[in-house]
Parts: sequence; structure tokens; C-alpha cells
Amino acid sequence: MNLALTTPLVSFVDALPVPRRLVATKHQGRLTVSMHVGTHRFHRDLPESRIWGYEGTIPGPTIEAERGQPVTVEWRNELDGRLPVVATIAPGATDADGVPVQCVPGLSGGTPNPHAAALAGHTVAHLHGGLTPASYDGWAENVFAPGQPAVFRYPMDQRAALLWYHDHVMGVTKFHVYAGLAGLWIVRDARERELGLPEGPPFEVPLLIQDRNFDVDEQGRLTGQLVHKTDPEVMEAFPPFTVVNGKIWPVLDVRPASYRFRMINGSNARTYRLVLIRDGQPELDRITQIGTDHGLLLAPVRVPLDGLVLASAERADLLIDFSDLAPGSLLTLLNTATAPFDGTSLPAADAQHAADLDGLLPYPQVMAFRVAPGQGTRRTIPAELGTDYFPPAPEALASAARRAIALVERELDGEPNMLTMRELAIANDDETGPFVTVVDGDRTTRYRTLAAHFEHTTTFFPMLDEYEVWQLINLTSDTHPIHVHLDPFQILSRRPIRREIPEDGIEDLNLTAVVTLERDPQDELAHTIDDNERGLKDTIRVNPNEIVEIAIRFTTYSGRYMYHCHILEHEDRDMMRPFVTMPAELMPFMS
Ligand SMILES: [Cu+2]
Repeated sequence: MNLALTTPLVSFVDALPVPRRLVATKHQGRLTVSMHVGTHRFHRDLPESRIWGYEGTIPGPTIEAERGQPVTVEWRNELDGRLPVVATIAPGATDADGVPVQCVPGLSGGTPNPHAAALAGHTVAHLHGGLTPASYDGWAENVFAPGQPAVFRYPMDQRAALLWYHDHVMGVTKFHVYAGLAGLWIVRDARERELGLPEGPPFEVPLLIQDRNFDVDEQGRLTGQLVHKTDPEVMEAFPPFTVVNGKIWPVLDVRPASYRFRMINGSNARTYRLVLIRDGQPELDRITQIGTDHGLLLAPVRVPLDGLVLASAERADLLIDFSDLAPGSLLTLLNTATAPFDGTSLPAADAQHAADLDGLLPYPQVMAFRVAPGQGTRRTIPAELGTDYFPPAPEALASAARRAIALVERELDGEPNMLTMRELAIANDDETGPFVTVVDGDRTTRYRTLAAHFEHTTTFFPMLDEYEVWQLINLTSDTHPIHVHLDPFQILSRRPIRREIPEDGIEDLNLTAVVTLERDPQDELAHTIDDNERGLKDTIRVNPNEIVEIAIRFTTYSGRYMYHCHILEHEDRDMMRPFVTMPAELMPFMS
């Protein structure tokens, strides 16, 4: 399929911007971050875009904090005017040329959503990955209007990691983050310094990867107006242009040395599978992953053979070695993941041919690295990294509370599909259904649905300091990155399932399904755990035909928190549920 953009953009001409650093210790731990309208140029050849940003920039400033030193942020909402994003659903999935509308700029015949256009800047900031008291965690319904102060205190009693802060307003997180309300937050600690890891410029570089789309004028020229476009068949926005730290397809000049990249996928919905290419060949051996969502792994790992997969909100702490490269060498980072992502693979060797319009991946390029002249310096990578966590002991898990959650997509006539997380409870013998029946070898368990929507009654009351095992059962055809607020977790298992859902089995609340723990003959996914997923995670991919078990233990703060799919369009409708962490002493008083 030939793709002709009237105004093509050139790759690798804009220098990679590095967001301004806001080091908390230089401000006695008291920061003020204002949210306001800004202008931002996403590419040399694009007009300026109107955006909403923390400090009016995309990304917001990178906040740097020290473990054990609390940070107080006054989130000052100074937004005025209306949402700087045109939201629309195109009338068809493809345009007159048969090109998927999500691969091209413009509204593709869609009408601007008037409700989105009327959004007036109610916000709430959430620090993703933060071990934060509930009152400061950014509950999606506790929103602040422009002019209303929000002073949040972050204890920072947690290990070094790359976190990020972003807007979390009920139902419209997808528009607010897309408008620009996102920034990085780095926690540092003594263990990382012992290891001598690069800290700050030039050898530590944060990379916030997002995707964006824009409107076009009558001549077909890109206007810079941000467009959030979906189509009748795909409810998530998969914009065509990849943006790193606010620039489309930027280039970073590097010395012949080892660099540390703090990478995060901050896209609404798109999953990336990243392959580093030089002279047409993958060079994934240059990359060593040392950390994941909540910081250092126990030991360095290679990224998977097909490339590094990052779904929305997943992070990777990477060392990339450019030390042996001649001046002028150009390396490109390509994305080989089609959308919506369903876990299917593509060999890294085919990365240069990854463009796939039907897979809503018109431009695989992400960014480039260009080697500048200089003395080569290579960094030796310590064999032992994190020393402060272990896989949970089997004895701790034997008595753990077990919770089951089914991920479900319900098709609706005349409106986008509804995605929900169904919280399940083991049914009594005398109950008559409807049931979710899980068949694991010779053990059969019948579950009834307790809750499906955000506003349904809370059913999860985890006790502090006790391990819990959460089973995430994916009954949809796409991968969902499930994020739990507050403490990190570890993945225990990822297993294939075969699912049978009868006609009309998915109702608004009730769910009828048979889940068998065996591979479906049609299923080609490996359902393995990557080495880089064996660290402390807060977001885990649950692929189609798959059940993932995580072990989670809430340790410090009691209160009302959320867990949700981090595809923002899913989180907003309606893959988000509450849970309440409880001190043991209060449990006897819970009726
Ligand atoms: Cu999802």
C-alpha cells in the first residue's frame, strides 16, 4: 500500500531535546509546578502546536528526588481556555484510498467531539510508580479546577527508579496526557551511586516515547493542531508520528561511549518493540538492560531477541555501548510492533521492513543516534545490580489471598466497545450462575462476577504486609498493560489459556466463560516471561489467550487506590477499579 503524505516530515533532523531538570534537593524538597497552556514545535517543519503542559512544556521538567527525602509539589493549575486537542472518531476505518485513517493526519471526515472541545482544565496529578499516601495519589475523581491549589507530599521512601507524573482525570486522561500533561520523575539512591551508574547529562538521557497526530489545512499541510483520532473499528488512538521528548523522530549526537537511557513508553495506547539498527542490521547486543519499572534488576539482562517490548507506562533502564563506533556512524531505533498490539512477534532482522499500514504502523522510525568524534570510553557493567529483593517465598504465597480478574471487551451497537475488568469471587456450590469456569488440569473453579465498572462496590481490601496473588485472565484479543498503584509486584507466571465465551456471554455485569489452562491450537504466542520482566514491576502485559499471576504486597500506606489498564482509552472506558489497602488491626471491624 503506497502512503503519500502531502507534507512529509523528514526523519532525524531535530536534535533530541532533554527536558529541564528540577532537582528537589536544590529547592529544599519544595517544588512548584504549574500547568498552563504552551506552544510547542513537534518538528522543525511543523508550525507551533498549542499544548497543555507542566510548566507549559512537553515533556514537563524532569523532577529528580533522593530516596528518603520527601518532596512536596504544589501542582498549580493555571490552565485556561479549552482542551488544545481536537478529538474525533472518523466515519470509516479507511479513507478513499483504502489507507487506515489512523495512519494519516487530519480528521478524515470526523466531526470534532464537542464534549472534548469543552474540557476546561480540571486536573489531578498522579505520580506513576510512587509509594504515595492515598490522599496524594491522584484519585481520578478528586479533580482540581483551574485556580484551585493542590499540594501533594511524596515521601520518596522507595528505591531508585524512573517514575513519571501525568494527569489522571476520570474519563479524560487520554485527552489530557495527549495534550501534553506528562513529565518524568527520577528517584536516586545510594545503591545506584555505588555502582557508578551515569547520573545526569551527558551520559544519562531520559527518553519519553509517545505518538501524536495533527490536523491538516485545505492544502493538506500539517497545521500543528493536535488530533486524537480513532475509527469505528479501533477505539484506541494510534497516531502515526513517533515523538521522543517532544520531537518527532529526533537524533542524538553521542560520543563513542556507553550511555544510560531511561526509557518510558508514554503513549496512550501504542506498544513498541524497539530494535537498534546499524547498516541495515540489528545490533541489539549493544543494549544491556539494568532496570525496569521500579529500578534495578538483580543482574543485567539482554533485551529479547526480537527487540525490547514496552507497553504504555512500562520503563527500561538501558546501557547502550557506542564506544567502538567510528565518527559519523548512524544507528536508528525502529519500532516493529503493529497496533493494536497482541503479542505477535517479528524477527529483529526484518525491522527495516516493519512498516505496516494495516497494523497502524506507517513509520517504524523512533529516533537515531549519530556518533560524534571523540575518545572511546567503554563502561564495564557490574554483574550484580539490585540486592534488595527476592522472589516471594513459596511459604509466603501458600497462604496468600488470591484474587481473579477477567479482562473483557463487550461489543456495543452504535458506540465504541466497553472494556472492563471483572472482579471474580469463587461461587458457592448452590449458586446457579452465570459463571466463569476455570479448568486447571483436574481442578475446576467456578466464579461469579462481583464488579465490573469503576463505580461498582469495592471488593479488594488487601491487608498491609501480606502477600496477595492476583490472577489476570485476558478474555480479549489484545494485550493489556495492567498497572497497580502503590507498591510494585513480581510476576509469578504467564500461561496460555483457551477461552470459550458463548453468544451473549458478556453482559454488562454478568459473564459466562470457560477458561481452560491449556494452549489453544490456533495460538502462536510463546507466553513466556522475558528476563527483563523478572524485576519489580508496576505495569505488566497480559496478552491474549493468557493468564498472568502476580505477587503483590502492600507495605506502607492504607487507603483507596486504583488499578487499571494503562492503555488510556481503556482506562477511561472502563478498565479501572478501586482497591483499599487496610492495616491488619482494622480488619476485624470490616463487615
Ligand atoms: Cu487495556
